Amino acid sequence: MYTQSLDVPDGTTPALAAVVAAPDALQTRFDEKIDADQKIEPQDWMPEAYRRTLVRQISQHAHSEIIGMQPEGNWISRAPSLKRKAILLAKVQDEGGHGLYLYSAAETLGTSRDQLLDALHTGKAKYSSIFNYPTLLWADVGVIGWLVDGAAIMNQVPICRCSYGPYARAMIRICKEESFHQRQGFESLMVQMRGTPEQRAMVQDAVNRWWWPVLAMFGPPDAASTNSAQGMRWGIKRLSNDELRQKFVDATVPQAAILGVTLPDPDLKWNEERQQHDYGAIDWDEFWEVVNGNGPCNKERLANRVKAHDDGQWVRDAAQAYAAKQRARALKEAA
Ligand code: BYC
Repeated sequence: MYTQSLDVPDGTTPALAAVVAAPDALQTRFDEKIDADQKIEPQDWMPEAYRRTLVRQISQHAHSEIIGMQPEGNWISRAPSLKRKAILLAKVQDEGGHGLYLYSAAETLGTSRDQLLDALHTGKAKYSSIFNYPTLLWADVGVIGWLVDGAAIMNQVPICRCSYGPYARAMIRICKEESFHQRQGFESLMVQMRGTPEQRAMVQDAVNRWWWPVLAMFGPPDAASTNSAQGMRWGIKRLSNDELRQKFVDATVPQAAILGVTLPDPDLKWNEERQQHDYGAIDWDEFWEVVNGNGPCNKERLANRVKAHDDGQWVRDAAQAYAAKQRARALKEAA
């Protein structure tokens, strides 16, 4: 566990000396930084609850990226052309990379990679509900790009302004890549919609199955969101779950019209007064079932992850043996 020494080293500035003399001043200084929209960095003092919340959110996000490689990875060997296979390979690799940046960001808060992975592999940590649904058709891959990555961008662009520096910086690159992911999904669906009636029916079927789980991705309604108020106070979350969901619906309806698909919600309509779309009720019982491990693919996703980790043990052993050898050589040369 990370602790911050209160000893006053030589050369301490008067401002820091004042803080050390009065530990409450640490909290005050932290609050002032948050209020002034300044970044908190790993070496800065922070309340334990802020640290825990960040480790929870960043590691959940990392786990989502890593588990999220599976539904699409399932289609790499069956992509319909070399071009689609190359795009899909790149996208799935990007997701692996996002997971790694995010684990690194979480590690700056004093939690080790082993602890983070252990929490995932033992089912203690959450990851996004959306990745517990199956990818039945090739069109599902396009719909994941268009809708799942579209929702991810909506959620993640505001996190580029998160108060915790390493998370905010990781999100800038991640969002650029997510934007490419969303575009490739939309373009793939456009091509399919210009194809045969069977292809159009396949896209519509995929949209029908993914639409509601995607809306649930943003998390429970604001009134039931346990972490939102504090997350927003700390500048970790910038917009609430419902605000993001609404923005996503408003952005997606015109895209669906361009594609020529119907969104499967009879209550979806423009509300002139609100200048936003109304939409139907989300099945929150289904959402909680999925979050609590009982979705269509939860067990399969976790079992695959644990197997991949165990199968990769020899790579970690080899990397450590190589690093030890390099260290020993450097010591010998320095002697
Ligand atoms: N799935 O108080 P709330 C991606 C949990 S990956 C599962 O509103 P918070 C991508 C929540 O954790 C997308 N659990 O929570 C990758 C909390 O439980 P705990 C992942 C969910 O943290 C590959 C409880 O419900 N993106 O982009 O304020 C391919 C109450 O919720 C979900 C991120 O992780 C869910 N959908 O807000 C394509 C972004 N929703 O932890 C795309 C960063 C809620 O108290 N994360 N829960 O036990 C966030 O922005 C926030 O953590 C959330 C939840 C909006 C997800």
